[in-house]
Amino acid sequence: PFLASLLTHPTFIDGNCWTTFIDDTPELFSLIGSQNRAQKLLAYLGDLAVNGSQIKGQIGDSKFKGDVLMPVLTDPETHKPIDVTEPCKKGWRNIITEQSPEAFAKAVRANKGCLIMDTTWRDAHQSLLATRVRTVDLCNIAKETSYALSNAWALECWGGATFDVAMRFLYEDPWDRLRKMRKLVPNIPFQMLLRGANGVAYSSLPDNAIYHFCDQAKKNGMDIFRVFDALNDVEQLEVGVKAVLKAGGVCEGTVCYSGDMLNPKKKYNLEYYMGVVDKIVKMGSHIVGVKDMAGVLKPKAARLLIGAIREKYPEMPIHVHTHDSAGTGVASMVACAQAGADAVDAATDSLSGMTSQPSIGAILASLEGSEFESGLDPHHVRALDQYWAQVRLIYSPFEAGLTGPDPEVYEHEIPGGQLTNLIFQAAQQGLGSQWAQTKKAYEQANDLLGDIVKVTPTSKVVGDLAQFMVSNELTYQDTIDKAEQLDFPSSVLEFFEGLMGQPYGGFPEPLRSRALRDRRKMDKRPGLYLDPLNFDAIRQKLKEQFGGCSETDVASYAMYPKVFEDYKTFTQKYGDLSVLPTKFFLNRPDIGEEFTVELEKGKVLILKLLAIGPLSEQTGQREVFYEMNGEVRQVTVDDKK
Ligand code: 3PY
Ligand code: ZN
Repeated sequence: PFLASLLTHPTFIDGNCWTTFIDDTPELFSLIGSQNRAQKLLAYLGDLAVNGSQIKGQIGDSKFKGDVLMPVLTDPETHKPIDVTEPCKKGWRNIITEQSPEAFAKAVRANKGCLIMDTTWRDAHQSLLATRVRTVDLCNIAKETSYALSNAWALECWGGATFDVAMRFLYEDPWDRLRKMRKLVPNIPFQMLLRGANGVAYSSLPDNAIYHFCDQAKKNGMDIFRVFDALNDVEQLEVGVKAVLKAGGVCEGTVCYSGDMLNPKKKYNLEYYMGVVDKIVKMGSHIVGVKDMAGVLKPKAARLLIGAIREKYPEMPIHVHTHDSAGTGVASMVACAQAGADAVDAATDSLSGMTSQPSIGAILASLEGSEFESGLDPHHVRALDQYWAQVRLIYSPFEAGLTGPDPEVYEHEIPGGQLTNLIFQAAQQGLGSQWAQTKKAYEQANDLLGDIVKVTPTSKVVGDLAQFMVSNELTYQDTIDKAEQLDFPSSVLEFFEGLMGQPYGGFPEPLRSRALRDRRKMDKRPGLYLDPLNFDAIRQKLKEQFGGCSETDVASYAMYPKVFEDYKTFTQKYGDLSVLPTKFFLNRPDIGEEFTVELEKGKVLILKLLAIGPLSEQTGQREVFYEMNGEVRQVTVDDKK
């Protein structure tokens, strides 16, 4: 085809073919580029046709049939459809970009109602669909969202597990996602979740990795950074806070809520939480975040805690996060609004409830007519939800099969995302009764570790220890008595070493010393022991390995070296699959089913699976035939079954 294009090119036909012709005619190379990309895409589609989806965690095919119907937003005054050709320009982000993070904080304090952060693009799918929602499905609804949620506090759309999962399981560049979303939603602040000194990884990194990461995140479009530490270790938290402030971001220093503040027998009480908040305010955070990752903040405690922060810090915006695991999320968020929170988190209705955030529609209805109305139009919010109700069905292979609220969360305190994950794992292993045991073991493991604050990465430590106890049939006492002989999971050893920071009240003894044996014990924050990253060396290495690298590649590598390398190797083979509609990323098309892929603006492929050939006994391969823009194309695929 290259030769054909060359021979039929008007300049070539005219005979005006001079030596700079090739340089002056870059479209020929763009043609080769897109043919290359098309060939790589066919390699993926061929593999999918022969071997089925290889996406980790996928069970079966999507339940969704047909095409996704796009919602139409109507203007509440004129009742005419809103033109969404261009994104909306009006929103809270303008204050951040035109003025400053401080001006944003001031403006939200001056705002009378309680604002909503929509978590659909991050935590909702992290908590319900194994974080598998892809860039294309976010971007497809982005312009409508820019209008429907123009009065929202923010869209939570990045960070947490999305960074890792994008590369590891979806073969996407998380930075590319951020840039694409930003272009389509210029008006609503973007919020991300940063795990303090762990960045978006699972244990501490050198400080300069966190600074570099925040700087890149800000430059690529992030606005508000919710910074937490999984142990509420303020020294660990401060690394993230300082990095965000240096990058010029809006900093939401966050205290993680665990246990039950109202129960005098529990470890973490109001005084403890206020102590952490005091330090967050002193660090210079613009906002105080309260993060109830398991959904255990009951309405009465919510009122007390938020009321106390509001009274002590009248100028500080307060933003509350929860999960609806026990079914009390709406009641708790309404209590927070009444007690003085400036913003609360909610998810689109069809991706809300249970381990996700409470329903946005339910919160809006609960605040309706009160002084705490959020400024969002419920009709617009429902219109967006029509889209998400369909998209959830596309991701049905990642459903954990949750059936209702789990008030036992008040006992086991498993964070929302992890709860779904553990149920999913138990279901995959067919361990019906073991699930009940795992929940109990989780409670015991938490006690063994000293009743720690549980959220990524410490929740993983508790979960790993719980599964270890179940599979080795260890009781609470056995675990302590036999600790010197036991081969504990690596996350547990890392926690005991101090690689995740210092737990409030110290490490449990004698378990820690027995488990660690002769491994190191850090009694200060890990960043003080870790050598800074050599960014020049990373740039050099990636250039040599992959023929070039961007600064965001460097940041990805700094967070997840192996995951990044695997992702790059995969995309060198199959190209950028983020352009492929999710239905055809996860499921093989029917024979004769036509679909389109926009490789880049204006370069559309029309594809149709024609046939899958017989298995060759000699090679163990099959030929797959696709029609691509009217031409028959063939790919040879290893049959892995
Ligand atoms: C994460 O760290 O990914 C979380 O969502 C914690 O709640
Ligand atoms: Zn959460």
